[in-house]
Amino acid sequence: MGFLSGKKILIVGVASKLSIASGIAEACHREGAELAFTYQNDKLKSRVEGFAANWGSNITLPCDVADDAEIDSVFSELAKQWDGLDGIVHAVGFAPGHELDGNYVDVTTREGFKIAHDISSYSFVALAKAGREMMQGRNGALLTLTYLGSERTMPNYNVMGLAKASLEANVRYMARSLGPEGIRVNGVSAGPIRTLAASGIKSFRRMLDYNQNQTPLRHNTTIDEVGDASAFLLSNLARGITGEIMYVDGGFNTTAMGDLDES
Ligand code: NAD
Ligand code: 0WE
Repeated sequence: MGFLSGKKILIVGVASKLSIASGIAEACHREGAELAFTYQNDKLKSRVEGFAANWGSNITLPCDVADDAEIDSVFSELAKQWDGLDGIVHAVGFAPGHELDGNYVDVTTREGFKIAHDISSYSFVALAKAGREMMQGRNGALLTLTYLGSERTMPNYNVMGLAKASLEANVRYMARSLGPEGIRVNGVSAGPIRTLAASGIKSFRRMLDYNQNQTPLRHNTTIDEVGDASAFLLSNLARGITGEIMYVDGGFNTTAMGDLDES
């Protein structure tokens, strides 16, 4: 029996088999959870339906997290199929592409800032608001995905760094707000992984090579590693943990200098 058996978990953020959300779905399925999925738009609908079927799920619902009505309807539809909800995975982040290429002060705009914070941070508390009622009395958990660019500067990560800093503060305030109801809220800070969200990024290959050589474990983070840690945080094994950001990055964040022979 897996450590998530009997748990019902909603996963937001599957776009491809490489998605971090797919690694989390795989681990949660393996540990016995029942899963439901959302997809961002019609272009992704049939793909996400296919993935869901592989994880034994026939619940797939549309959800652009910029749209409050779509968020509300996710939970009203889910409530028709499930009598409650034990977990929500938020694996969504977005800033307009031109904000992630070039000198931060030059390329950052009011509109790009607003979009990055709306899609990447506000959407997490928006899902919590809408899902709260279904999660009552079950000791459930919310989980989001963040990146070290929230606390250290990186070339080109730019306004996404600010949005992730906001998201991490969101984790702490949501944990405080929902803790009295038994709902835990945590984040996983993953090392860089080649996903769709990384595919348009200039020099991502070189960043992965650098990261591998400068990381204590000497390999790049995989979606399986993130999936396993995430499944743990969603489970009762993590019942004492809330408001926490857990690093799944091979130890990269703990170093002040990597290996001089490998740079
Ligand atoms: P991905 O492209 O596979 O997933 C991003 C998801 O966000 C997609 O499913 C996309 O549909 C969804 N999305 C974007 N805008 C949306 C909207 N308006 N409404 C609904 N969904 C929307 O990439 P990923 O790397 O798996 O990203 C998942 C999360 O992991 C993001 O929060 C990302 O910042 C974070 N993260 C990624 C890395 C990395 O290196 N890939 C590292 C650390 C954290
Ligand atoms: O959070 C992310 C990716 C976030 C992301 C990526 C895109 C590309 C396509 C957000 N919005 C967009 N918008 C697009 O139009 N990561 C942690 C991966 C990532 O992205 C970077 C990185 C890393 C690592 C961007 C610049 C530098 C490093």
